[in-house]
Amino acid sequence: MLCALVMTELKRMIKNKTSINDLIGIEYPIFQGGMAWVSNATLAAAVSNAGGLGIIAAGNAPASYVSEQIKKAKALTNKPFGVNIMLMSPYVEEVAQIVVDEKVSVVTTGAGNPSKYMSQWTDAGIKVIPVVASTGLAKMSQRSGATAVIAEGGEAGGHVGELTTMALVPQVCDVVDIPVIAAGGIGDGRGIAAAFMLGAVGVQLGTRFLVAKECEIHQNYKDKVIAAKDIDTIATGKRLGHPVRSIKTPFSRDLFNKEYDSSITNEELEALGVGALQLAAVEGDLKGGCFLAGQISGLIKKEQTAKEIIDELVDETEKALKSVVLR
Ligand code: TUI
Repeated sequence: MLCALVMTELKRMIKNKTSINDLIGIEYPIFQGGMAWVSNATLAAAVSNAGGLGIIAAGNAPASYVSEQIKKAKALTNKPFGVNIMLMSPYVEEVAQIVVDEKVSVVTTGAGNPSKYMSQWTDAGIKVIPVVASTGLAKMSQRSGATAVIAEGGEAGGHVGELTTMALVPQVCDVVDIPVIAAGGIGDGRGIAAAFMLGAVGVQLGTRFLVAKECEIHQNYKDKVIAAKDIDTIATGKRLGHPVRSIKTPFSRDLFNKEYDSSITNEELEALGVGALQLAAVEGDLKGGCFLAGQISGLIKKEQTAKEIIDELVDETEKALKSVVLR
C-alpha cells in the first residue's frame, strides 16, 4: 500500500503534474542553466523541445543579441523557454526591456538582486524566477512577485554564493511558499532525487548541458568537462566579492594565486578576467580561456543530445527514488 502511494507520488513528481510544470507549461521540472556565452537559442530550444525549460543567457551581451536569440528560439520551438538576465551586465537595463517587448514567458536572474526590475516584468505577465544564494533574497523575491526561486549552491559553475546546495535548499524551502528549484552540484538522477528530498520541486542543471550535442561551444570546452575529475574545479575572485567557479587551468590557478598577492590591485585582478569566458566558449583557448563549470564535471563522461540527457535524467530519477523506497 505504502509502495503504491509512493509510486503515484513519484509519477506526480517526475511527470507532468508538479506545480512548476503546470505553472510554466513544461513536461519535466528540469531547467537548463542560463550560461553566458554558452546558452544560446539552439541549446535552449533543444532543451525545451525535449520537455525541459531551455534558457537563453543574456550574459554581458547587448539587447540586440538577446532579441536575435529570442526570435531564433521562437522559430525553433513552440514550447516555453526562458531568458537569464545577468544583473551585473552593463546592458541590463536594455535587456530588461527586450524580454518585455518579446513577451518571453520566463525570466531568470543571476548575480544580483532583481527587485528593481520585478514589476516591469510581472506587469508584462512574465514569470520571474530569480537565482538566489541566500534565504534573504529568496524572501525578497517572493515579496516582489516571483513565480518561484532557484536556490543555487556553490557547487555550481560560474558566479557562485557561499552556501552549498545541501544547506541552502531546505533553508530556502522553509522561508518561502513559492516553488523552489534546486541548482548547483546536480548532474544526474541521483542529484535530482536528492533535491526533491530537500524540498525542491524542480532542478536546474548547467554543467551537464555543456556537453549537449546542441551546445555550440568550442570542442575544447566539452573535452575539458569530460576529462575533469572531482577536484578539478576552483573558485576564483573571492577577494573581489564575486567568486566564479571554473575548471582548473594555468589561467585559473594563476588568477587564484594572484588573489593572495597584495601588490596587485582589485582593478588589475578584475581586468585579468575580462574576455576569458568568450575565449573559452568561442575560441576554445586552453591557455587564456576561463572554462566555467561546476563540481559535478567529474560525473560527465560523454556528449549526448539534449533529449538523451533529459530522458536519462528522468529515468535515473525514477530509479533513484524507487531504490530508496524499496530498500
Ligand atoms: O549568475 C550566475 N552565474 C554566472 S553569471 C556569470 S557572468 C560573470 N562573469 C564574471 C563575474 C561575474 C559574473 C557567470 N556565471 N549564477 C546565479 C547566481 N546568482 N549564483 C549566485 C547568485 C547570486 C549571488 C548573490 C545572486 C544574488 C546575490 O546577492 C544579491 C544580493 O544583493 O543579495
